[in-house]
Order: sequence, then structure tokens, then C-alpha cells
Amino acid sequence: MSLFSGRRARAAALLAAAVLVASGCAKSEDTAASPAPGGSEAQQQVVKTPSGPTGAGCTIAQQGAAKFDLKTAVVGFSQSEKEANPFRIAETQSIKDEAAELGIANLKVTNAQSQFSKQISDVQQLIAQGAQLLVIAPLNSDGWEPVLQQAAAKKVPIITIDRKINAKHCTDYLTFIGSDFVEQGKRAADQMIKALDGRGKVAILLGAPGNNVTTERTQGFKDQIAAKAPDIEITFEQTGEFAREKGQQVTEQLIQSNPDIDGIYAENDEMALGAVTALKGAGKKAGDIKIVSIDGTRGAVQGIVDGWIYGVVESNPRFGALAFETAQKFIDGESIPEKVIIADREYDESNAKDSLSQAY
Ligand code: GZL
Repeated sequence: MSLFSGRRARAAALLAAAVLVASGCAKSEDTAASPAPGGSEAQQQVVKTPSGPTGAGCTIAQQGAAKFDLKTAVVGFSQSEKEANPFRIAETQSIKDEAAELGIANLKVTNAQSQFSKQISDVQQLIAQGAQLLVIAPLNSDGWEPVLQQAAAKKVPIITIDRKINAKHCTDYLTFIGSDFVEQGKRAADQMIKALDGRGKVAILLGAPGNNVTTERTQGFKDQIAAKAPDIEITFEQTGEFAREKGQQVTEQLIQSNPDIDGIYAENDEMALGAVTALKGAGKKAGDIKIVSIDGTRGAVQGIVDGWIYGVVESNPRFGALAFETAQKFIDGESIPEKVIIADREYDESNAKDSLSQAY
């Protein structure tokens, strides 16, 4: 039984194409459809040709789970960070909207308020409440063992979105759906190289520690700078914990200790916007220091229009459609790849003004 409307059927077809490519049954071609300009289609996540091996598939038979009906099942969604960040607001809203569209009547949403111990207890509670499917946006990549054992004992499939967990595919979790964060770091570096014309001193506002997003965005950026821009020097790095206030504080320290800084790479938009506030407070003018960021929030894309931010690489948080399409394919007996990588757009002065409707 298909739960999908026409729009979702198209997205489901994209996912199916990705699965075929992953299993080698189809030639490798980009499955990212270019979204129609404007409107909600332009905001939808699209699956890209898996970058690198996506591993063997996983089926409901392999997991020994019983079939269930998404419309009547208890479905648990565990959000990690407090919803001060537009990324989190858009992510949770996407799960809720898709559940409503598909008639999933029993969605339970928890929010760990950026405390990992609370996220573990949130998920344990969802399992105790009879969840038959778990969608988790993990705060950290490690420390999930207690939950994984409980879920496996009850044969509850876990779909991880947004960040990866260090665990066994199919045994512990069904799949990871999210961006290629190393690629995001490389694309941010390309923007920074262009902004500085290949030379200058750069600071990194690191994301929160303990998750693959920070590690991979940092690695991608540093690798690309080392490979493409020998005259760019990274002279400062400190965590802003993906938070606006902390990003502002760290930038205030930065411009005191490193007054000759030319560029700031912020590993998310909240920290970038905090940095803009710090620069304004220090009497800087828009564009004095080139800021490159990742996420694609409306505030940051507006910052490009206003000249304070040079460029933004998108990290699309709208996981609802792909998460539930993946769950339905699993229930229908399809083989689900270890990872489903989404395509992310990019913003700079050439498209920011016209693309504001695609930001979140
Ligand atoms: C990325 C996500 C990151 C966002 C930040 O998938 O985990 O966490 O880029 C958020 O805004 O804090």
C-alpha cells in the first residue's frame, strides 16, 4: 500500500534509484533532480548519487522485525538540540509535517535540549511506550549502546538522520540519511579561497565536539585548503558549540587576539551570525572579514544579501519525506543501504536574494 502522493512518489523514485545504484543494479548517475525554482519542491531534500560505497543493504527479514503499518504504529522521533537553531526547528517540523501528510497518527516527539543523557532516556522512554520505529537525530556519535541493545531486543528499527552514530549497520541501526559533511567542508573552503583570492589568515569556529559533523566539516575544510591554497593559513580554531552566543563570544576574543584575521569559517550559520554581531560590535564594516558558513538558514542567506557573509553551503534539515519513505520501503521488504546521502545547494552573492525562499 503506497502512502505517497505524486510529489512523494517522485522522491520515492529518487530513493529507489539511489538504492539501485548502491546495489550496483543501475549505472551510477546523479539522482539529484534539480528542484523547481521557489515553492516547497525547491526545499525538498533530494538524494544524490551515493558518494563512495554505501555498503550492503538491510531488509526487514534480516532484522527479524514484524511488518507494521506506519499509519497506526507508534513512531518515535528523538530531536537532539533545543529548538533555538532554525536547523532544528525546520528538522522537527519536517518530521511532523510528513507524518501528518502520510496519516501517521501516533508520532511521539522528544527533545533532549542538547543534553546527551536526556536523549538516551528520551529514546528509552519511546521504546517503553511501544515505539515500532525510531527516527533519531543523534547529538553525539558515541554512547548509544544501552539504547541499541533495548531496540534490538524488541526488533525496533532505528533510522538515524542528520548525524551518524558509531554502531553496526542492520544490527544496530537501519540506515543513516544525511549530508556528505566532508564535501560540505571542501565546498566551504572553495568559497573561502575565492573570497580571499587564495591568500590570508583564517579562523575556524568549530562545531560542538563529539559528533561526526564537526569532525568531517573540519577535515574537509583543512584538506581542501592544504590541497588548493598554500597561501591561506589557519591561525585560530575554537569551538563555538554550534551556538550563536558562543560564536559571538569566541569571535570577540578572536579579533582581540588575531586583529589581522582575514576570514572566518563557521561550521554552522548560528555561529556565523554570532560572529557578525561581534564584528558589528567591534566597528567592522560588512565584508571587512570574509565569513563562510554551513546550513542555509534564512538569517545567514540574508547575511549574504547584506554583505556580512560571503557564502553558505546548505545542510538541508527537511528529513521527513526521505525518513518515512525509507521506513515504508523497509516495511515493504526492500533492501535499505547503509547510508542515503542528500544533495546540498550553495549560496553566494550571485543567487542569495533570489533563493531566500529556499532557505529555512
Ligand atoms: C547537521 C547538523 C548540525 C547543523 C547545525 O546535520 O547536525 O547541527 O549544521 C546543528 O546547525 O547544530
